[in-house]
Amino acid sequence: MLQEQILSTQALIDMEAQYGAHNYHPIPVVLNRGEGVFVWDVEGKKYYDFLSAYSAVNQGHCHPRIVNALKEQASQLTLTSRAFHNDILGPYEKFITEFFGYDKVLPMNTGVEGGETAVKLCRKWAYEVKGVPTNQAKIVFVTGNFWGRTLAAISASTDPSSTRGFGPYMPGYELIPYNDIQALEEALEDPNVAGFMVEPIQGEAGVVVPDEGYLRKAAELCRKKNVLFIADEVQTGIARTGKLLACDHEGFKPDILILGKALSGGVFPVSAVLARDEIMLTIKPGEHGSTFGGNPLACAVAMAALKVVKDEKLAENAERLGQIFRQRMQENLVDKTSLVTLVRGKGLLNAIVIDDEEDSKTAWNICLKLAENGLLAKPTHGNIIRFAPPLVMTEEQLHECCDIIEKTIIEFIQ
Ligand code: IF1
Repeated sequence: MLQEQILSTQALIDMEAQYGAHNYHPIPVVLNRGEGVFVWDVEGKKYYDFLSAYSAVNQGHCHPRIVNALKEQASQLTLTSRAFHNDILGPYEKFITEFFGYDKVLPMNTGVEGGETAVKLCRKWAYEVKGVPTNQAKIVFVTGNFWGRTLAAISASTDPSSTRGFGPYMPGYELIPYNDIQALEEALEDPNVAGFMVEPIQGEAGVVVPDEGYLRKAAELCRKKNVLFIADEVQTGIARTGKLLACDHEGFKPDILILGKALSGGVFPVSAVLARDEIMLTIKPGEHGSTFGGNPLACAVAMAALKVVKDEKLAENAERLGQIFRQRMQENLVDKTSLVTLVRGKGLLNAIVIDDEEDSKTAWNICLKLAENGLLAKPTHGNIIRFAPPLVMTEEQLHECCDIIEKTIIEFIQ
């Protein structure tokens, strides 16, 4: 057999450019192995992964329990479609609804399919339960939101790079400022409003954390006005912010919960929408679904991924290490340099803001230097660098990563 040619970083990057759509601009590293908090590139260089595939590998890369669940199921039954039952969907649905405390789950694959499902459920509930006139249901979103790349998702977006050139857009959407209770109160005066969909912390917008109490007050307003609170926890959920769900920091339960990403530990696309019967049962047989939604592989992987979160106390670890991380960034960068103006976040979903105009290259160049120094991160929105390592990180590893970040940024200033 031909010796498999080991292609270099540049050769592989060129191949992607030649044969792949140009819908991304990655940091120029080519990875070929992941384990826990580490990834390796094709040149054999080892990195700390401080992006965690946008919070999809909270359990660490290739977690053995999750990979074994995948392997075992893959050798037995991978997909039946929902035309037939199988022996793992029911047990998974029981497991996940008890894990999060909801009556039912509607299993999907990607986060955006979860968002689409939530919007459809909300509209159906509006017409069949709330009594909104047909096709008059409205859903309130907040500026700076990101919930995916489908037309329904970008129709809610206020980011031109998500929306430009893809119109016309989905009707029935209202936009209000994030973190503004007054604006929500006014929007909910409209009796046709059926839902309020919001990220508890805005990931893509740059890890924007709302004021203490904002989410709880919003949930109370929704309850008062018979409007569904829809929490997009695709990025903030599964222990990322130091609690199982980011909404848990404010002690309320969303009416509709959207999960994705780390629901599978980054091993397989798995998303889920959870709700009480009154909402979930408005969708009847044949009215929604997907070929792979709830497939046996996804069920096996998601159960393993959630068990890891509980057994390894990942939320507690994220809470503890997040405090240490933000303290080090504050003391050694924000307080000591003019380049880093602030650090913000919850648990191990954090970001630093580089004091530069939005379209500067500074944050990007810092990330290139971080890669050289063995830590992978990527800017979001120009001058903000998101830092989100796997939640299995040890305190010692976190300090080593802070050393790398501080050293890199201080070198950058000199
Ligand atoms: C890309 C961003 C992060 C999400 C929230 C739903 C979805 C996402 C809060 C949809 C997805 C991903 C998409 C990915 C990069 C990444 C991302 F930069 F795009 F915005 F994380 F911040 N809700 N976020 O963050 O889930 O359909 O992708 O499974 O599009 O480049 P998905």
